[in-house]
Amino acid sequence: MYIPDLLPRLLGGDRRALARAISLAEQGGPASRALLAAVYPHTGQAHVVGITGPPGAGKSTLVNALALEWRRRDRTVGIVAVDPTSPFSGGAVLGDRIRMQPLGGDPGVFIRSMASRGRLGGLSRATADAVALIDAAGFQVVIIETVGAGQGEVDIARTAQTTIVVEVPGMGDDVQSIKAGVLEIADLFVVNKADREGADKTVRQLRSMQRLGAPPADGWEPPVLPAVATSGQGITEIVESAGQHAVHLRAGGGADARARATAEGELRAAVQELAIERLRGPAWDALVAQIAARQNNPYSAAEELLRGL
Ligand SMILES: Nc1nc2c(ncn2[C@@H]2O[C@H](COP(=O)(O)OP(=O)(O)OP(=O)(O)O)[C@@H](O)[C@H]2O)c(=O)[nH]1
Ligand SMILES: [Mg+2]
Repeated sequence: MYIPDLLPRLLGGDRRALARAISLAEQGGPASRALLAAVYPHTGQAHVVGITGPPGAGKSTLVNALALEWRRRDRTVGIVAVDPTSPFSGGAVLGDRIRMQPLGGDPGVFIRSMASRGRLGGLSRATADAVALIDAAGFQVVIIETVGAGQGEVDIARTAQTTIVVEVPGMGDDVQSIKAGVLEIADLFVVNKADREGADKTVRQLRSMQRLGAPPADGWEPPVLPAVATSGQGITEIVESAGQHAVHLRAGGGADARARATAEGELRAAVQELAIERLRGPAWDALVAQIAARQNNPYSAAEELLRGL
């Protein structure tokens, strides 16, 4: 599909065009950039919700349940699963497991798993592009699932408007086991697997950690919500709370601050990608060899390359 054909179909919500566009974006390069540039004015409509948390916390189960709840409210939903082991491709399997109707087959749901390897700029860049394309295709809520394992979740939080951090009971007595960075990015905490012992305690611990921290600068106190993703318990509360957060962002000008942070991240990534693409070549290779042999250093080499731009 040639880009001029792809664009109107994508904007019209054609799922095949959307899938194709995301693949194109994953490859990067000039064609990908032309597409994303054309699509950009049509983005910014969706409510982008990030879900992060430790492996096995029930993120995928939760995403499935949340998507079903948003569908019940007549919202169309796009899902980007950044974890390649996510069981989304087989909607039926997941549906059986949680005894709910599967998402697969619903035209109001679009699901995409992101490959972990790929283009320059990495997974967070590719994820942001996929979110933009799904947004432009008219999906009203876009959910990003990512395993909380370092820098990735912080990058994703920059793409998301509302970040949900999932924890599970049994964090132990050591409140330090919750990573500090994760606390800062959360707009909502979900204590999933609340059917397990210790859920109340985990909820209390999270709330007391919040009280220890500085009061939220933007006036939004992240709620701590218990849930059982497998049974659907607590799901309506999460959907409502996420909706309230979106309203809060819009009302308080918080959306502007976030939009700026997201825009800056996007610009940085684009500058990096373009600069490296232009600078690669024989001179680049020669400098790489010099640095490897300790005859040069990355800083002087970078200065030299940029002077040549
Ligand atoms: N008891 C209980 N089990 C749950 C709950 N939610 C999810 N599970 C189970 O926990 C396991 C992991 O669920 P997933 O949804 O795959 O978790 P995940 O966080 O997406 O896992 P990764 O993507 O591999 O990090 C599955 O066996 C689920 O059925 C819950 O609320 N209670
Ligand atoms: Mg998962």
